[in-house]
Amino acid sequence: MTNDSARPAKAAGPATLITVAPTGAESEKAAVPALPVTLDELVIAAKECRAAGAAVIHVHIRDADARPTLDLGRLTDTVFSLRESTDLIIQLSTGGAVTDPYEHRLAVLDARPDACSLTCGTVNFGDDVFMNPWGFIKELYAKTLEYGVVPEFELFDFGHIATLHRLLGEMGPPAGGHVHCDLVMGVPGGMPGDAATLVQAVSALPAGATWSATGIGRSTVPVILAALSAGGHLRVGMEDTVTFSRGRPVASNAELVERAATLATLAQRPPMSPEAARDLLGVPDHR
Ligand code: KMH
Ligand code: ZN
Repeated sequence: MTNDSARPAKAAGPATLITVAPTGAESEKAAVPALPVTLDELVIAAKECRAAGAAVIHVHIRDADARPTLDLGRLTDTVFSLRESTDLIIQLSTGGAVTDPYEHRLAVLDARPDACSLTCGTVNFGDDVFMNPWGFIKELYAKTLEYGVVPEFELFDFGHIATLHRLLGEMGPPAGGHVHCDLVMGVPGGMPGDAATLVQAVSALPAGATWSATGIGRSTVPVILAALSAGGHLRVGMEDTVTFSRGRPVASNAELVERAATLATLAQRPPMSPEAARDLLGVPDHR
C-alpha cells in the first residue's frame, strides 16, 4: 500500500515545449488592438510570454503602418532585440503573408535566426492559397542546412506529411539533427482541428520526430487538450486565435501562454525551459 499524497508531484512524461506565435500576418491592428505589431510591443510580449512558460517565439513582423513585411533590416533588428531581451528560441516565419514572393521568404534566413518555420506543401488558406511548391521547399531546406538554422516543419494537411518524408529521404536530416513538426489544424482548407485527426496525423510522422499542435480559432482549446493527451507539445498565440472564449477577445499573448501552461501542468507535463528546448531541438545558443 502506498501513500500517494505524501509523494511530491512527478511529471507523467517529458515537459511541454510551448511556442508562442504572437502576431501572424492575417489580423489587422485596427481590428485587434492587443496585437503586438511594433518592435517594442513584440519585445514586451516576448518577455511576458517567457515568464508565462513559453520557450520558443514564432515571429512575423509588421511595417510602420502595421502591415505584414519581410523587410530584412527590420527582421535583423527584431532578432537582435529579442536575443538581447529574452532567452527564447527565435523562430522566424518563412511563410510570411500569402502575398509574399518566394525570394523574400528565402531571404528571411539572412536575418540569422535560431530557427525558422518551413511549410511542407501548398494549402487553401481561407479565400487565399498559401503557396509552397516542392522546388521552393527544397531550396528553403537547403538554405537552412547551409546556414545551420533549425527548421520546424509546418504541416497543415496530410499531404504535407508525405512531403516531409520525401524531403528527409532526399536531403537528409535537418540542422540540429532532430525533426520537430507543428501540426497546424483548423485552417479553412487544411486538416480539421479535432482529436481523431490529430492522432492520425501523429501516427504518420517520421520515426523519432517530436511535434507540437496548433488549433486555429475555436479549435484552439480542443487541440491543446488532444495534444497533451497524445504526448505532444503546444503552440498558442494571437497568430492563431484572437478570441479567448466565445465573445471575449484575447487581452494579451501571455494569457494564451498562461492557459496552455496551466493545462500542461495539470497534465503533469509542465512547461519546458528555453534551455531544455534548445537541447531537444538541437538549437545552439547564439547570445
Ligand atoms: N501566414 C501564413 C500564410 C508560417 O509562419 O510559416 C503562413 C504562416 C506559416 O503563418
Ligand atoms: Zn506563422
